[in-house]
Amino acid sequence: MKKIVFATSNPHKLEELQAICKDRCDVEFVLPPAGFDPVENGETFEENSLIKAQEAARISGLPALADDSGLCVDALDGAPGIHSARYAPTARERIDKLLKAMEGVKDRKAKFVCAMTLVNAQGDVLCKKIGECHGKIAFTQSGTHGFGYDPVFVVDGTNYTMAELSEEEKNKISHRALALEQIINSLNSDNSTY
Ligand code: ITT
Repeated sequence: MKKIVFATSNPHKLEELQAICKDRCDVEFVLPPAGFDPVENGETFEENSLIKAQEAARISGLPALADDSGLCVDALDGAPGIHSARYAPTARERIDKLLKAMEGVKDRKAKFVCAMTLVNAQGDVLCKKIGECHGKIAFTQSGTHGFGYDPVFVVDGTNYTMAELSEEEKNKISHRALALEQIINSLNSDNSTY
């Protein structure tokens, strides 16, 4: 079985990755060794994803997969975007800040974006993919599943927030699932150079 480091410190991402990959690819995902602390100073999701993957490969000596993701809100010029994790100190405060910024705003269009990058043990890029999930910012929060901004993100084509969907439903339509789907296809392809 292939062993790949999943370059994250976010346990929710790992949980979703494992659920999405279950029975789909012959890979054991392991967490990065202690000391994994990449400097995410890129200007795009793609750049930060590459930084995390290369740092994980460097300190582990193994191939690595990274997920850089976030919420982009049209009316806020794409914010919080790549700063989603640092928009405010706690998850609750991040949601409060977002709802406050959206008070009185009619255009509530938003999207979740996930940039995944797979590198080999030397840090060379093997595959990079983007997944997007479109929706709208709710006026209040609802739902208890998922994490982060899920309780205020109403998924297009439904009347539900991401946090009201079951894990199984989220993992079919999320930005993370859509990016990972393509990575899995690449890992499973005959000519995978990994
Ligand atoms: P790592 O960098 O260690 O992977 P992180 O949480 O800091 O963990 P990011 O820099 O990629 O990761 O920031 C992602 C943030 O975007 C995350 O903390 C959430 O606030 C938000 N986010 C990403 N995916 C999400 C999802 O599926 N549901 C809700 N919020 C999400």
